[in-house]
Amino acid sequence: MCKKCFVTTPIYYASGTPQLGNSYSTVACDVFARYHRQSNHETFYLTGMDEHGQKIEEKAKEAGLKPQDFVDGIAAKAKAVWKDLDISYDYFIRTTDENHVKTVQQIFERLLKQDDIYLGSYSGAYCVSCETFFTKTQLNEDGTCPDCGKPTKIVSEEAYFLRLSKYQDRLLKYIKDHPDFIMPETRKNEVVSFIESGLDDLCVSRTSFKWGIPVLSNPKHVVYVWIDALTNYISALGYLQEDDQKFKDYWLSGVNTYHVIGKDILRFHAVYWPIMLMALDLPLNFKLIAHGWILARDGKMSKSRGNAVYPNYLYDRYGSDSVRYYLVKEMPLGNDGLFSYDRFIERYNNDLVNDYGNLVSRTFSMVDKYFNSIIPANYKETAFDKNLEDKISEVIAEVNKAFTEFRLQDAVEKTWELIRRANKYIDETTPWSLVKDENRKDELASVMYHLIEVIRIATVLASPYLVKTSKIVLDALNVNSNTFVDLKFGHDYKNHQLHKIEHLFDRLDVSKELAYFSTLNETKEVKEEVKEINEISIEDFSKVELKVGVVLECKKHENADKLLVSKIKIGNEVRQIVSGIAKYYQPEEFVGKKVIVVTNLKKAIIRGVESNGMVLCAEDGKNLEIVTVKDAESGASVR
Ligand code: ME8
Repeated sequence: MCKKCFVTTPIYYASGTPQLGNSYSTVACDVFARYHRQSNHETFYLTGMDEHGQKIEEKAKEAGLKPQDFVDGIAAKAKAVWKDLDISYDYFIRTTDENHVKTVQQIFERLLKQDDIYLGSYSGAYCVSCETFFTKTQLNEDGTCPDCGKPTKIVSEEAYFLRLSKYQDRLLKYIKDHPDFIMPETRKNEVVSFIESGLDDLCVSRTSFKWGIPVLSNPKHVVYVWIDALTNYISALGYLQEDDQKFKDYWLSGVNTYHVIGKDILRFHAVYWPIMLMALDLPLNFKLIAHGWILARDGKMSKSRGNAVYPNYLYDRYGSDSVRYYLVKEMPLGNDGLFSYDRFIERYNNDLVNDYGNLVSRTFSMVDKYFNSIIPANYKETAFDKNLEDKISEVIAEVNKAFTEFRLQDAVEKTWELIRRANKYIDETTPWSLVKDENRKDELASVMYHLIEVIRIATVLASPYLVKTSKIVLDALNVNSNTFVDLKFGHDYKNHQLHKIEHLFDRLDVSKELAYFSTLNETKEVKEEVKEINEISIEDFSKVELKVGVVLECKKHENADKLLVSKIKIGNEVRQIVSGIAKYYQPEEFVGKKVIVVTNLKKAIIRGVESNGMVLCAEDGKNLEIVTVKDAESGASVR
């Protein structure tokens, strides 16, 4: 039977390009959406961008852009990343879309009219970075933000409030009556105790900045960014708009709705959002799936912590499937997952090259060699076949269950159990000896048939995350279906011809790849940011002051392996400049070079050392070379 599903990922915050950590929600949700589609469920996958708020207003200002131009640039960039990661969303909502803005404004007015929102005044500790007010007890001991650790500031302003307290008991009852409303269980318990500790009314408007959706009846207020953002789940479906068919089809008709979110935004989705829906008299027909964080070695991966890895570092070099694979494989539901470069290489070599890639290439070459690439239809079972067939049925059932319950890691692990079992089956049946015995040709045929079946089935099971690879393999198998419906052992190949398979995954040389990763230092991250500003005019370029300088002294930075600290003479002036080039130049090699310096760059403190300017270098991803001149004098202008 065809079920309908509505799956959503949090709309990405438009403050910069997506990093690997916040790509997780989108990739995981994509895997989930693809699984449902391939199970013949009519699926609508929503993602988008959350574009308002003080932080974005400030970022745009820093970049010298109007907020709308700033977010337009980020939206283009985010869409490009999602495309590269094979994200199959059905709709991309932006909170600056006119329809969304109107829906938010109407909701606000309606809640105001029915007195669920009221005007009051607010004074409290506010974190600009997280766009959140915190109570005294929530703050860290030193008054900093409990989420990002940055300083908070006391903000006092006239503000509107949403009456959370009015709905507190109803929400608690709802959560208790619907045990699978919040997954996993541990997150549900957190929410219950948060609600039981008493809900204060929520401040839902701001007057201290402008970049938000104005309250229609009092436009000096803009709507709190979370009220604005949460509304996307229904504004994208047309709620309170002329064409609200999707809203009827995907919200009112009670289809399976899943909001996939990270644990850091649980409170917003498990408390504020249901209360908004209750106040609007709309059904709460969704399930919340809260996943953990991708951690770097030094904690949660995030841009503000400076430990972000960008997905393109990986997919540009290893393809999108390997990134998708790593993310689902490394994140257990209910826990955090770790990202490190060496672990990434290990997974790539062990799981994709050794286990899966080898199984496919060995099998294709044996079917080619022994049967001219025709999958044998008639065979005689070997002593090992029944056990393998049982394993196939078990794995299909368990993978389906795991996907349905959003245990994506378990879905991967079960599939790999089958793949490894099939590699073992080759060792058990020893096709290379069967081929030597004319009387055992039928058994050899059976081995080939079984291996091809494992490859077909494991490839379908992995296809929600190995999107490109599965297509290559299923095409080469000459099978054009990746459906989960009725997936079982026993496909009728009818003397079916295999196509030539292209090589799937090349073994990675660990030290070479680690060397590549070590070039992805601060310099590359800055480059990423700069990429977001597309074209500049000649006037913009002429603002950059470039001069020739001679390096007088140079030493290693005391607290950072990648940095050199130099004294550079530019005309009559000597400046201290920190550069991320220690991997390529010894301090003594750098001394005496005539380099090009950006001289009107704002001073910066880099790992505790002042840097006054920047030295230009050329970088191609592997090598880095300082740009030098031969004859020009120190202090000469560069144009
Ligand atoms: O939260 N590991 O947007 P966002 C795993 N705009 N997940 C992570 C992560 C990490 N290191 N870092 C972030 C927002 N995430 C809001 C959503 S929805 C109405 C509004 C997850 O770009 C985070 O938990 O900061 C969230 O699910 C998603 O990335 C987007 O985060």
